[in-house]
Amino acid sequence: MGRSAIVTGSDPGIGQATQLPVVLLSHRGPVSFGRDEQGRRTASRGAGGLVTALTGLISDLPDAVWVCAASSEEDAAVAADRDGGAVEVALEPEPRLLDEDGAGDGQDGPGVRLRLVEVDQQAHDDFYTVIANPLLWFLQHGMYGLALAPVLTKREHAAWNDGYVAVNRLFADAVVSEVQARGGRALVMLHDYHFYLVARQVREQCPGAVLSFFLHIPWPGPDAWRVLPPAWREAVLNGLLGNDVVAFHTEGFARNFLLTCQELLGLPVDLEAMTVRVGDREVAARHYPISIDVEAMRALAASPEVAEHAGQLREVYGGEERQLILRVDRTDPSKNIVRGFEAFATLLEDHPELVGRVSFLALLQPSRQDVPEYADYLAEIGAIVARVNAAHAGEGHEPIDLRLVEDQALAVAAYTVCDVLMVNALADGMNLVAKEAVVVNTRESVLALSENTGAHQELGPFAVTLHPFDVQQQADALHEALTMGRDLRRARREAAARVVEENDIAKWLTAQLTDLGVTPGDDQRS
Ligand code: ADQ
Repeated sequence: MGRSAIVTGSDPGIGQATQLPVVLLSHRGPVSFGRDEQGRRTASRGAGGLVTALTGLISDLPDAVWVCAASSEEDAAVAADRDGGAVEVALEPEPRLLDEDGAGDGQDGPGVRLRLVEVDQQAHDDFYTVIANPLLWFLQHGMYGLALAPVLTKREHAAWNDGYVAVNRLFADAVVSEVQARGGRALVMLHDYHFYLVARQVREQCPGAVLSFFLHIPWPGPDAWRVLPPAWREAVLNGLLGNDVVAFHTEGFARNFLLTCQELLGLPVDLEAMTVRVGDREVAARHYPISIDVEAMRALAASPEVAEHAGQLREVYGGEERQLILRVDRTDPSKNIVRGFEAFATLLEDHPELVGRVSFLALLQPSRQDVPEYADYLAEIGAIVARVNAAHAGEGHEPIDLRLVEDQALAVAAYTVCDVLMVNALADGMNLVAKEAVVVNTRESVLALSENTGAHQELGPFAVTLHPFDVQQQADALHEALTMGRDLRRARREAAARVVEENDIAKWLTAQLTDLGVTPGDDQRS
């Protein structure tokens, strides 16, 4: 069943008494194109939770378009073939271009209109590898010590102006042209820290649009933002205040946003109503905890590919006397992987009886290696694993099994067989790994979860809480998790799974659309 996009209401704010088309913006899109060895055009599905969630939304909405970056040469070629205009793609059963050879063959699922925006390489590097990751990511995850970093030089100023500001303008132009092609009235859904400046421009050029923004990462309190020069932080805030709704994973992030507007822009805020007044407009700060597609995750867990991986993992780590700690992450410093291994080493030192009985499987996807801090961090991970394994190796046994892979089937298989899932992030907007694991585990595993994740709001009562900076506390908490009685483990895992089942990805989407006045209903396209 699909969704109709009926937006109701009366003023140019949230909700107009009409049906509005949807214009969606995110940096990564649902499909990327390439060429195979024979030179034929190929299409592959975009990865990641954000893309999966938004794919579900857009293929259900009539007259919707997804604006995203052309991330390969072939993406740029596809866009150029249409003079920068939108292309029609099918996502099911396999992604492919629909308008390349005329209409689809009748086998395709619903089409998605995609507008691939080509960005000059230098501008994109400045936008992405100088400003968005690392500067904004580090600032918003509290990763700067401030004594030595960040250092904003001529290079960063140029990257801000010619990269972040220019790229935001380019994407805003694309969004504006899509809104104008729909008569100037549309529901515009903007995503993430790459695009703080877009809404303001779109509002100026398309006053009839309804604008919403969703942030996938934390929003820290006002003082953290003072790391940015006043002109930059004011541009970020004024850009966001071009929206009707600015949304976050947690109420705390939403409150921090309002406090930042109050403190840094001097605007009046209402912490009861969760609004900020900008001239004659109210901007709402809302929170919608993102989640997973529980059915899809369980179907994957039941697949032969996952079963085969699970069998292999059981052969290595199974047995009554053996226990397995698992982590599944990008090699992002915000995930706190190095301290996690230090905590594991402390656990083995404090409890030598566990050596040879407890293993730590780390499935780590190398991430953002074009950012120097990330390359250094991956090297740190390798070094600490070598140290811990050298200190605690037994005959035919290494305590840490580090696998640098991106393999969803293996990750899900590992979720099903582990005894403890470790998530000790310094800061995390939500953390989907925790939600994925609790719905598919079969060994009554314990969730060891950082108090600084958005997921801790929902799953904290059923987890062993980790303090991300306290290695000794993490070691003690891992011990508590490994020695917890079976009944308590089962009760907690089942309760956590129920929370995720009741608050799945569909609820995340529906709550936003309902608040925006977009009512889910029967598919009107048929
Ligand atoms: P991420 O920082 O990427 O997301 P997370 O929410 O944990 O973090 O999602 C990671 C996804 O990648 C999960 O679906 C996980 O299964 C997968 N993954 C990670 N490592 C993998 C590996 N080695 N192999 C296979 N799959 C792997 C950002 C924010 C989060 C927020 C999400 C969604 O930082 O806080 O929860 O967006 O809003």
